[in-house]
Amino acid sequence: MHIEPSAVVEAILKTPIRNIVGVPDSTLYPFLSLLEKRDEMKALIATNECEAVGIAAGQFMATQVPSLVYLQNSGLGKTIHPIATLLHNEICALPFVLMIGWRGAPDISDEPQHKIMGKKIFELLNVLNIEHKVLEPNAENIEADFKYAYRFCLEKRQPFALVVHPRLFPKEKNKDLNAPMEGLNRTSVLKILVELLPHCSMVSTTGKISRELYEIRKEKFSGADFFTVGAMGDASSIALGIELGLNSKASQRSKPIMRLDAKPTVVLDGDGAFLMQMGSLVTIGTSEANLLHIVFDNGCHESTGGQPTAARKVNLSKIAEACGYSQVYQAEDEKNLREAISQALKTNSGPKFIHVKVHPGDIKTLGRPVETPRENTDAFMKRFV
Ligand SMILES: Cc1ncc(C[n+]2csc(CCOP(=O)(O)OP(=O)(O)O)c2C)c(N)n1
Repeated sequence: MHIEPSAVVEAILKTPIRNIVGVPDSTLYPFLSLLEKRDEMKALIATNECEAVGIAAGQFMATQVPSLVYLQNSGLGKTIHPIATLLHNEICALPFVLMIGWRGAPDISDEPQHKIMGKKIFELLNVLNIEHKVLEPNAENIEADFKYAYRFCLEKRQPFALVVHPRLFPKEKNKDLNAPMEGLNRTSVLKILVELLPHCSMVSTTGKISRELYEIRKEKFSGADFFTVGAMGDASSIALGIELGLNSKASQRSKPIMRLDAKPTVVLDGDGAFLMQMGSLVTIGTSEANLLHIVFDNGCHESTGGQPTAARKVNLSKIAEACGYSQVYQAEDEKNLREAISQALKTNSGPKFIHVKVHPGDIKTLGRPVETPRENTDAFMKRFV
């Protein structure tokens, strides 16, 4: 049994809650896409869940009304820091209603990265003293649940979590994402990169970029790719770690070798993931790492249904430049992209950045790796042994 997302919107409107902030999740997609069309509520997409909770804290102080913070359970960990050190009712007592997409729920088959959080979500909530309830597919109950959550937050000055099972809403897809469009898309860019960077290790970000890279490579499995299936936003840090690790290994040899001929480690990032952990750019930009950071900018969180990212309003290349990347390129077509890669490969002086504009859209048969994440990791690590 499902519930229409409008029932949840109406339930929220029966409470004074009007400010909504969060990070998208595919479980919540039908609700989020409806929210975009309703101007009675002020909905904001944050770059990460820690930020979303901070915004909710400020909104509560200004309005004395708890905000609604939505997120996927993979992002719950990011809220522990602000909750446990600031918002908790034993510290500043700044409440908010949490709406959590429950990926990895035990009765559904889900991707391996959701296994732990799927099982531990309630333990984590309990550790933080966050009372919670799994929403049931019944409009009247949902209305009562939101009213209860709102009142609880105000009276106890602590958060209340409403958990959304992946089957609560009917399955819905964003059909606009596959509208035919001119120019580069994820598939065409990945094929060019696989062709031009055959000997490079690649670290690809969470979601469809990793899934599609796997799909393209699976015929000739090379072990060249590390798929960052979880830890959204961490792909560039993982690549930095690889480069730093390789350099430290090289310098420990009895006769240190300079990795002058070394190929860069390549990061395949999404704009949403890039924005989620932008602080990493400073660490990378101020390092000497031979890293080629490529951002596939489709202006949205395509993997969770296409909710917009702030990349539509900010200049990612200027950010990389300001953070100290040694070379920065922008590519909007195949010619620019090929030129940018060829320039970037000419020297190995520090981190380089390519901002590629792509339009959304999937290949028709987008599967998921058949190997376990551990098997893929071990195959990738063989490159460095
Ligand atoms: C901490 C965390 N929050 C939210 C998610 C859910 N999530 C998975 S992929 C994704 C969107 C990624 O967007 P982007 O990096 O732009 O790549 P695209 O999907 O557009 O290829 C989101 C929000 C997650 N996996 N982890």
